[in-house]
Amino acid sequence: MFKYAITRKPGRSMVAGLSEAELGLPDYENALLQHQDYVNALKECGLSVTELDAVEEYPDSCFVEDVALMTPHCAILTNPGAESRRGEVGHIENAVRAHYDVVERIKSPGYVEAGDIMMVGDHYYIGLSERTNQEGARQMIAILEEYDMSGSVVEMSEMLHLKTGLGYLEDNNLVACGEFLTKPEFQKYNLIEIDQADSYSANSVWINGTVLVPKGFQNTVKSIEKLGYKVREVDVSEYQKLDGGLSCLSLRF
Ligand code: CIR
Repeated sequence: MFKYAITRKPGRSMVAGLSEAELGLPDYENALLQHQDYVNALKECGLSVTELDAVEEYPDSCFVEDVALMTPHCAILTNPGAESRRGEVGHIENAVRAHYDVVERIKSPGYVEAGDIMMVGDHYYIGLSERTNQEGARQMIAILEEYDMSGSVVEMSEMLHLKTGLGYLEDNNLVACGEFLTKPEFQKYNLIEIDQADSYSANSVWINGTVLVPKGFQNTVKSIEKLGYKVREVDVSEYQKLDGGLSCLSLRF
């Protein structure tokens, strides 16, 4: 079960965020409304949410998931592979330290963005993406092992982050699309296949028995409801324009 979440409001600078989506620029006022509904959804799932102020200097800083990994035993500040995002780590540190006595850190030349990390119990899958490199994954696994957890790397080539195409819903249920459907390491899970056309909804998030699903993907909603979960749809279309999904907008722990 999760108790807490940390989020950060987007700044007006979000229009300058990194994006390959070609969906146009986000509308800031609508992004703020969507963000508030996202925070409400986290609260509905029972989380106590720390809502951080916008940091205009960093256009992608609302995507807090990428800058820290929160485990039950320690927090790990990452070192984003995207140079324009590295400074976001300093801005999240105090909020992380407010919850953790033990805070570790990934150091250059190791790079990790935690959108590339999927937690399954005490094991952490780490995608080797354009943002997370071998050395970053090596450091991350060494830290996890120090605290009696484990990690393994996942080769990937199609998506921005590992969790762009994967969402673990607990109870052995794994939502997946694209290249992840055929990865040997995921065959032991009950794979819920997401069509390419609905791939954005593979980034669905389990929180205390409820699954947050991005709005507009009825097939995904049905498949997840069939497994017995309660579904809460959240409209994050303004963030999709910046390649950001549901999970990216919070740290949950
Ligand atoms: C970026 O490209 O870094 C941001 N525009 C989107 C980050 C999305 N984060 C995530 O998937 N964990």
